[in-house]
Amino acid sequence: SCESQEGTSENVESDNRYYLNEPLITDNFTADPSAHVFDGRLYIYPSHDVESVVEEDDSGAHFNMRDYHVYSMAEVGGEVVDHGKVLDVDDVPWAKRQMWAPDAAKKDGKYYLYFPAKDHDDIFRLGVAVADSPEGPFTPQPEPMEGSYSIDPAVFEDADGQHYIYWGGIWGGQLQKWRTGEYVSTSSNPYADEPAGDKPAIAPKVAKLSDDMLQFDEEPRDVKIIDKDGNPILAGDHEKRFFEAAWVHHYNDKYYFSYSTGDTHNIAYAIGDSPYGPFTYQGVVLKPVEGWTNHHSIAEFDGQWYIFYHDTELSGKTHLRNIKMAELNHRPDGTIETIDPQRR
Ligand code: FUB
Repeated sequence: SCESQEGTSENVESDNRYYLNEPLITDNFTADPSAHVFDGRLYIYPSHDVESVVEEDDSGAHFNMRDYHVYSMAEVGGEVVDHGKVLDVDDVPWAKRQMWAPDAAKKDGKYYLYFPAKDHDDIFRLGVAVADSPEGPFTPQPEPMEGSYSIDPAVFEDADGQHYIYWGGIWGGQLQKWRTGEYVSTSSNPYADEPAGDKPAIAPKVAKLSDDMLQFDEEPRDVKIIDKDGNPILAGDHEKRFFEAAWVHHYNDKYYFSYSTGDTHNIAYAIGDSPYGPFTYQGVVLKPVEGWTNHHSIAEFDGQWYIFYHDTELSGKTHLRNIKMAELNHRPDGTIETIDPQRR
């Protein structure tokens, strides 16, 4: 047959291009990869999944992680270096358990690790730890960020050098319990405090970071995600509403807000003209992976954009994940080509 015909070879090429599809790390379980290029090298700040005696429940108690490792590589496909344990829950005075999805940022030669953990009252807060190198080790601040709550911090540096922090996650991530501005839990059912289906979905949060990178520099704002008619995505629209795993990247003068839709397992994205949004819903970046959670980051390295994500190929268990990366492409109109991680 005519394997070399134009159409066929295009398909083959795009398969190779899109799906690197190999676990990047095989001697630790890793998840929620936040990737950044610092000083010309690609660094990944993931969660470190561990087997735990805690039973699975709807609030994610089985995601019982205790520390973070940092990984890096000089080039895509090259050796992935494990820089070892860079922060342990026992070294964070305010944190009790569940070191969930982290992110990192660089400013003025210092490196900052942002992470969620449950405090001694089992309320999720956001912490910061500081290092002189992107490899860590990171020294935690003694208190969580003032006024912080919920999970999945993601830090974006705008072209003018200003950093913004995005965060939030519903259900186990507790964002729905903060709708009054205070922590209010009406039920042990993790989804009990969500709005009715015909009301706007709970919004993720954004705030400028202070000059020293350690605090919010303003009252947190809602990140508005709207449809093409300008109406908010509704709480009942589980295919599109924000669940967790916020990430922002900048491409061709537009800001891209991407996130997990949780119980429908997509990474969706929305586009805006400002780091604050509003962001208009566009579609799906990454279809469901193996395992319940879907959590990603997007970064450009050596002129190519990549998505970093995880699945459960190595363990077959939802809470023991392995990170992967694949090429990501923006179309000429700015939309993103959907990636199907289960297509082989
Ligand atoms: O890894 C623990 C939690 O699971 C993350 O914080 C969520 O985004 C989900 O991936």
